[in-house]
Amino acid sequence: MVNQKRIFILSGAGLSAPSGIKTFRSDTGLWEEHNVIDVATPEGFRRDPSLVTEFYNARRRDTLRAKPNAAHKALFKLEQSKHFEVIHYTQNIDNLCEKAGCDRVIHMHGSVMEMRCLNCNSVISTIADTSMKDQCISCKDIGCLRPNVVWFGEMPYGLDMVNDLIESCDLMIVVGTSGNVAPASEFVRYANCYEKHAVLLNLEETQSTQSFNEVILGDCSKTLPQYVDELIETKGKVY
Ligand code: BV8
Repeated sequence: MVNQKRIFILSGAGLSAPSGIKTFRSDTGLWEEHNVIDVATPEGFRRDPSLVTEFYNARRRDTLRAKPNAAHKALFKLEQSKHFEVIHYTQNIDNLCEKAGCDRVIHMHGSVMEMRCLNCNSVISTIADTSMKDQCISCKDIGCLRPNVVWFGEMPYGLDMVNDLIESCDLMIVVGTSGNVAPASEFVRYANCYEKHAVLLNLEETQSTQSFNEVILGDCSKTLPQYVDELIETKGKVY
């Protein structure tokens, strides 16, 4: 549609925290309970595939139980607004945005609701626990399924479009991420280069707070709905 303002959104674990999904780097975060090297690297999977498979089974069970919070619903409302064209890159592997109705979501770190076959590369949706005894429904090989999740040292999905999407956007919204993980943490630098208005909605300051034109601190299940309502009411004239 003509005159729609384009919004590029990046989200992280803080978006799903109000739904009870654990974040990574808080004092009760996932990386406090597990060694990242053991559960979020290809080497860790090769060393102990059953440990990694169970780590993601537990997170899939949490995801299945979780409900979208007001922040996810605000992102759906923004997607539905005729004033905006939204593209949302999430670092999250849960499906709470989709449960809220969103369909403009790129899971750059993959999805806990999918497995990928190491033999034929087929991607298979799953809601059940998986094991190394499972058979690939495509190539029928057994013991070759891994979580379709991007581990450290692996190439995230969708990167080829990011530069153009940020160059052509009118506004960047970053919500619920500590900005610790590249290349997602670099997206705000693209916005700076292209002189795009970048707003961070996060519970606390992060290491890249200085890169943002606007910082709104607080629980995103409260701050994001307010921000989205203001955007829609002003047809995007808040910046
Ligand atoms: C790649 C697996 C290249 C999926 C994840 C040295 C320096 C710099 C970079 C590197 C380096 N050495 C290696 C690298 C690259 C590395 C990296 O960045 N490492 C970091 C840790 C130093 N990156 C990679 O390896 C990436 N790949 O670079 O590939 C390449 C090139 C060619 C060929 C091949 C490869 C891959 C990155 C993806 C790794 N996978 N996880 C999973 O299990 O989930 S990363 C993991 O961190 C999650 O995906 C997570 O999404 C991501 C980012 O964390 P956050 O989402 O920000 O979560 P965090 O807990 O940190 O923060 C939550 C925030 O929310 C907090 O600020 C909190 O205050 C806030 N919050 C909490 N509650 C709320 C809230 N905010 C608002 N409201 C609330 N209610």
